[in-house]
Amino acid sequence: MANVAVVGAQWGDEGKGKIVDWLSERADVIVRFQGGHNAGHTLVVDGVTYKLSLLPAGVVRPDKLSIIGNGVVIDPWALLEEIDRLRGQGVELTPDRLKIAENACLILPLHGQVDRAREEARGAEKIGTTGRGIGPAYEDKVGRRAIRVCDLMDDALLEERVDHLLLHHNALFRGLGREEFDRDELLRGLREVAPRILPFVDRVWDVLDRARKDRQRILFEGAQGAMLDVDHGTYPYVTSSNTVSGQALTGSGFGGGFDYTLGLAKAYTTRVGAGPFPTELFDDTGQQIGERGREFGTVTGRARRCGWFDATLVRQAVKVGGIDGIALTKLDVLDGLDELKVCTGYEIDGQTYDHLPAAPSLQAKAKPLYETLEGWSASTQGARRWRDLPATAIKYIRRIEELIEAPVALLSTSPERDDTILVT
Ligand code: 2SA
Ligand code: MG
Repeated sequence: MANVAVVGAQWGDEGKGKIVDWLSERADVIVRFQGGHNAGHTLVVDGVTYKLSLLPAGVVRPDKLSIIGNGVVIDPWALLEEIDRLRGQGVELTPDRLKIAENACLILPLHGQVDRAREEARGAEKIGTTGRGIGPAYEDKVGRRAIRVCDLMDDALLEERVDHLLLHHNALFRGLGREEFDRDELLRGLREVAPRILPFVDRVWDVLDRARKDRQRILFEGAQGAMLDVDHGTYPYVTSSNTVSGQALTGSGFGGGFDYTLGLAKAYTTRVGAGPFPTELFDDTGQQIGERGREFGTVTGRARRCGWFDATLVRQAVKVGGIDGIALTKLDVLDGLDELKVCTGYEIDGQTYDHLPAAPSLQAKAKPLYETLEGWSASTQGARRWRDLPATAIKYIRRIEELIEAPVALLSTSPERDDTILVT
């Protein structure tokens, strides 16, 4: 397979780290195309654990080219910290192995402050953001006042851009009776990081075009999941980028398209932060799934909300994202449960829905319609062959495939890279 996009089909945290690592071994170029350091995953390669947030998974493999596309919002301080940390672990990160798009927008310290201040102001209505400034940075991007990576190349222009940006933010903060942002401090900070960032900067669209002509295999690494997509997710409880596969092209400038979209889904559902979650469990089963699945966020350490597999939502993600196949993860977390429920639709105000409607008022009232399936008592943890799975586990997977209208192409049965079943 030449070019593959990997995207989340739920609310993020579907276990992309392991699958992306597995696939990146089979790719030449790995590209991030949206999000920022609100993403996070852990890779274990040859017994060494690497924590990645902004850098593509390929960085830990010496012969790969890693690309941060224009669709990513880059906090240069967080990026340099991550680069330094990985270098400390012996990872070689040189400008010929890591390329950053010159037209990517920056996350500045003020974006984090605005993000957190807004969340505080929303109180009980808060989104539950990661507080990393993702939303405010994307707002500045579409507001045409962001500082971009290429602005770091020209000091006079940088000053102009900063003034233009602060015109907006300081007016707002003044209005709220808050202290204004310090122009000189911001400029000083940017001038400090510029010489360390600039060596990595390139025309990513051109690098990717050449890679395509050289028949290199390109892996597009998504972050978060379809239900957090700013257009297609549970708005306003979403992140501020497009997380579906269509974004892989606009977020990198790659004109070639891809051959396969792999969607990631857990064998159950989780969500961090606020917002509708029809199949959420508030009982012992939910707690048990959370504990067994170690459902705590890698970025903020928050406990994730847990619930049954929602086939209705994943089917929607399959359609919107052109998902060709699903990598189903964490099946083993369901080992030992007597019965399992799968959501096949919703009841809202006495009406049946085969999809989650866009209106938040309807989403909030969505009652899941369940189908109950038999569980399995044997362990599936670490299973490496289809025939090692209990018959009822296979039935569960087959039923999921029918309901989501996509095949399960990969099955992951533990965090270990080799505990992955390629379903043929
Ligand atoms: P933000 O900070 O503006 O993006 O927050 C808005 C909402 O998006 C949620 N959010 C996430 N939810 C789950 N996982 C996230 N990142 C993953 C991770 C990365 C992944 O931490 O492992 O799976 O690729 C993530 N990032 C943002 C957040 O909780 C808010 O609900
Ligand atoms: Mg994650």
